[in-house]
Formats: sequence, structure tokens, C-alpha cells
Amino acid sequence: MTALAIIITAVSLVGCGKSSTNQADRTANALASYVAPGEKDEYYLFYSGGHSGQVFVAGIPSLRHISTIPVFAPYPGTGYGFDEESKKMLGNFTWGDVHHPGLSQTNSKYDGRWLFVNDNANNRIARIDLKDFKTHQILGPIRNSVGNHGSSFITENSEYILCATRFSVPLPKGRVADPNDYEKEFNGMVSGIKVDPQTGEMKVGWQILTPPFDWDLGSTGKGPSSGWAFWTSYNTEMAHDTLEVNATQKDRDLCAIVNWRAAEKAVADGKAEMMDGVPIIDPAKVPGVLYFVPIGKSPHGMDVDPTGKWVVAGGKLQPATTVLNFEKVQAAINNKTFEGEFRGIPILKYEAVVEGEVPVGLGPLHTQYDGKGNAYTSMFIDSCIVKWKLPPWSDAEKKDLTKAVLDKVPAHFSTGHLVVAGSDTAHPYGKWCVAMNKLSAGRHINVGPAQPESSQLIDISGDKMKMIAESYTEPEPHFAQILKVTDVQPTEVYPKDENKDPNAVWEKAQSGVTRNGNQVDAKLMAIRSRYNPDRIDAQVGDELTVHVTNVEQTRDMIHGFGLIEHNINMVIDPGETKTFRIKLTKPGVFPFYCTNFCSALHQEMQGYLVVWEPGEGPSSAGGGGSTAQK
Ligand code: RUQ
Ligand code: CUA
Repeated sequence: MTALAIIITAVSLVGCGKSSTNQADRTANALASYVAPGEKDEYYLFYSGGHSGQVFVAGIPSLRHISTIPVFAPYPGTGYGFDEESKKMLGNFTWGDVHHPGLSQTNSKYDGRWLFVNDNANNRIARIDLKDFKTHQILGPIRNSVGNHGSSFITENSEYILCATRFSVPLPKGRVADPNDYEKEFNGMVSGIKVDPQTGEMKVGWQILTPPFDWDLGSTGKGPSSGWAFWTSYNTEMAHDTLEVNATQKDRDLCAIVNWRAAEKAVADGKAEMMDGVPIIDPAKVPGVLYFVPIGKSPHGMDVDPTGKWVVAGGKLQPATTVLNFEKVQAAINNKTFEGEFRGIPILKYEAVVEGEVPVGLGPLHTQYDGKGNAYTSMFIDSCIVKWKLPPWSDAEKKDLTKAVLDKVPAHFSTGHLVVAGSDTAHPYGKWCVAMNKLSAGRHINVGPAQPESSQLIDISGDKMKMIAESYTEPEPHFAQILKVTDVQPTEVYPKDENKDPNAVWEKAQSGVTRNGNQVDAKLMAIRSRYNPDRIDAQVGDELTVHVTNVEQTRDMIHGFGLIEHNINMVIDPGETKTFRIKLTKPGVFPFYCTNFCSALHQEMQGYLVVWEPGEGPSSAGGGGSTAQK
């Protein structure tokens, strides 16, 4: 059977229970996730939005969607991608594929500063500032990196975001070689993205050249594994076509164990070579940076536990998770307990580093931890979450690791990622797990052939897991992060004295329209419920720049600026200044108006852009008439 056939058969065989019909259970579950009107959730849930290019913010325990943070795609709701600044961040792309959000950490604890997300499609990485829940930087396309999927994995003190490539191509980018020469000509890459500790500004630090395996999920070390990072891979076969068959031949794929501190040092010691402006380490020439370990079979997630001792990989086509013991990894490296090498990279001996294979069931993908010695693995094929015990195991458990499997709860259906609050830090909050399922399979009112994804909230505070509630999300959450509401203090307005925009205007006298050659510059003030000025005169052929400052200092007092038939839609938060620039190409009178309901007279918040034919109109527009601005 092909992998797909196995998956399809298994999905159709595995039945899932309905939720309890017991009235007492239903009431208890409803109360556990009920957040009454006027009350607030205890946690933020930051979902990746997959190919929507966005991040969704929901609350836990209610699972209610609260807001959307646009990242890699324009989002008219917040005017993202229309003003000059966000347009520049997006470059020429209108979508991205957001996979694995990562919260910034200090001492292996969420510090509530930033949320980083990767773009698998266009090889980028973005930083959302949790002060205003907005995207502030998009880095990339990252050089020498194609398919930025194995990211964003943050080191314990946010020194780096570590990324590995899903795809291999001939490098540097732009070089062409025949895919038939895949093994010889194609390469993958691990990237260390350096994060400025004060500002969060990201830049590419260095890269490690790898063989053309398809790197998959990973995570960073902590405690004893501090300074290390881990990725699974598929396609150790190095197939370049029909991967479904050709990349599932081997029973084990080579996973990467990276000493990123050694990589950083090697670069500082001048051991890197430049490729497209980036220092690249060839691990065959710089021993100690990269090791391989075989893991079965077609593994996906690779997650370090909160103590940093255990690294768990899920084998998509193997009914077990594989637990690596990092102390044994260290010993194997020190004692050179290798079972071979690949292109000069040592392969650690499987038996020497693996603590055990835990028979969790079919299709294990990702593993999360509660900080109490338990692991939770999402099962794509079995459609459930499995709770199991991390080592150390008793002799009886070691002999029969089914004894380490503690509980299973059905999920609906085909769970991809799951998240436990704080799992990737040394200090998980435990308590809640959210299963992100790939198929909602009609568990909601019929919305036609395409259905949303489903998320399910599981209470993990007791011995047995309890499915509490479910909700639906836009496509397509891959991973999420959970943050305690009290760990972040978002701003309520942009304070006037922190607005450093040179084109901000705070009173009538500063606002107005000026002309310089064919450059027309309008500085508008927005206040309930008018623009000042509310008329802009210009001519065909002019280059028009409009800056709008929302002078409100009241939370949520937002004004918009929609310009008829020009595809301009800005949303300006209180205290913010936003700018757009257009070339005027057609004559006419074009109303602009406020798009955001701001007062009883919101509808009256409007004005005109008058685009005269060249040489016509008032003198301010370059014509012969008297000035139009009053
Ligand atoms: S991957 S579940 Cu990026 Cu697991 Cu999607
Ligand atoms: Cu301002 Cu509506």
C-alpha cells in the first residue's frame, strides 16, 4: 500500500465517538469553557493562518476568535498592505504560508515581547510586536533558503530564530540545474536569523549548507541541550519526483542535530565562505556543527521537552514516537559512536542515542509537554491525542512501553498540530491543550463543499484528558502559541509624543495641501468626524502623497480613509499617521470617506479629491484659478 492508501484506509476505519450525551458532563464542559459576557479569557491563543498569510488571535478557554493580525497578505480590515509602510513590508507578494508561530523568550520563558512567524511559500519571517499586535518587520525572501517551513524556532533567550529549508534547489538562488541531477546539484540550508535583543530587528546571521533532504519540523534545546537544535527530515532518499513513493523507501530518515553555538563560533573564527552575501558553513569542513541521527519513519515533529533532556520525533508512517536521550547524544558525539557518515557528516548510532520507541498509535505528528513529565502527541491517522509518560521509565515500562501510554482522547478529525500552553519553554503552564484538526467533516452547519478547520479544547489538568469544546477557524492553523494574558501589556493608543512621523499633524494650522513641481503633498488630520482639510486639488500627472494623522487619544477611536476607485484603504489607529502615494492618471472628482464607524456622524466623514486636467483648476492645483483650500 502507498502511504496515502494507508492513510485513507486508516482514516475511514477509525471511528470517533460523539461528545458525551450525559447531561452532567455537558454542563461541566460548557461551564469550563464559558466566558460570560463582560468576562475575559485567561490566555491568548495565537494561531498560524497557513496560506491565508495571517495570524488569528483567539481566547482560551472560550476559543472565540478575537482578532486577526495580517502578516504576509493584505488585509483590508486593518488597511494592511495599502499604506506605504505595510506595502513596502509585503514587497510584491500578496500571500504567504504561515506555519509555526514562536513567542520570544527570556531564560526559556515567554517574555511577551514578540511573536515570530515563518512563511513557507516566499521564504520570509515576520515579527509581530505584542505592544500593538501588529507586524513590524518582514525579513526575506531569505537568501539561499527555499521553503522556509522548518521555522520559527526560537532559542532560549531569543538570540536566534532557527530555520531549515523544506525544499532544495541549486544554490545560490537563480542558478539552474536539471532536477535529474538533484543529488549533485541541489542543496538545503539551515539559517540562523539573528534577533536584536532590544528592538527585535532580525537579520540573517549565518547559514549551514546541508544535503538535499527535505527538512521538516524542529525545535531548539534548553538546559542540557542548550545551544543545540533539532530537525526531522523526509526524503533522505533524495528523490526528485513522485516523492509519495520515492521518498518513503527507507525505514529511517536522517534527522539533523545542530550545534548552533558552534556554528556561530565558526563564523566568528572565519571558517565560513560567502554565498550571495551570507557566511555559509560547510559542515563537512567544520566538524562539530552538524550530526545526523536516523529516525523512523518519515518523521514530522521533533520536540524538545521542558527539561531539555528528551527530544521526541513523530514518525508519520510508524506507529510510535522515538525518544532521543540528549545525554546519550552528547556521549555518542564525544565517544564517536557513529554508525557511518553521509557526505562527511557523522551519523550517530541509533541504538546508542534512542531511549525508546513509544507505541502511541498511527500517524504521530507533533508532541507537546505539560512540564509534569507527560507528553501529548497528535495522531493524524488515529485522529486522537495521546498522553504518555516521558522517561525515566520503570523496568516494567521499559520492557513494554505500551505501559507508558496513559490516555487517549478522540479528536475530530485528523489532527495536525496540537499546542500545550508554554510547551516549548522550560515552564509550561499546562492546563490546556488545543488540537488543530485538518478536517471538520461537517460537524457544523453546512457551508458548502469547502469547510473550515476544527480546533478542540482539551483539559489536561487531570490524569485523564477531557474534551471540552470545539470551534472552527479559517484555513489553516498549523501550530499555535498560548500566552497568559497577564504576561503582555498591549498599548491602548499610540501616545501623541511617541509619534515620530515627520508628516504628522495635530492641529488645523499644520494641515493642508502643498505643491512642489508635480509633487502634491496633503497632510490631513482625522478627528470625530471630519478630515481637515476635506478637499485635495491636484492634476492628472501629479504624484499625490497623502498623510493622515488620527489625532484621537481614545482607545478604539479609529478612522479610515477609503478613496473611491483608487484601491486605497487606510485604517488609522488613535495617535497614528499613515501615508499613501499614487500617480494620478484620470481626471474626475473622487470622494474619500471614513471606513470605520466612529461616531453618530461617521457617515458625514468624507471629502473630495479633485483631479483636474493639466493646467486647469485652482492655483493650488497648478491651474490658473484662485486657491481652493479654505
Ligand atoms: S506542519 S500540521 Cu508546518 Cu505539522 Cu502543518
Ligand atoms: Cu471617522 Cu468614521
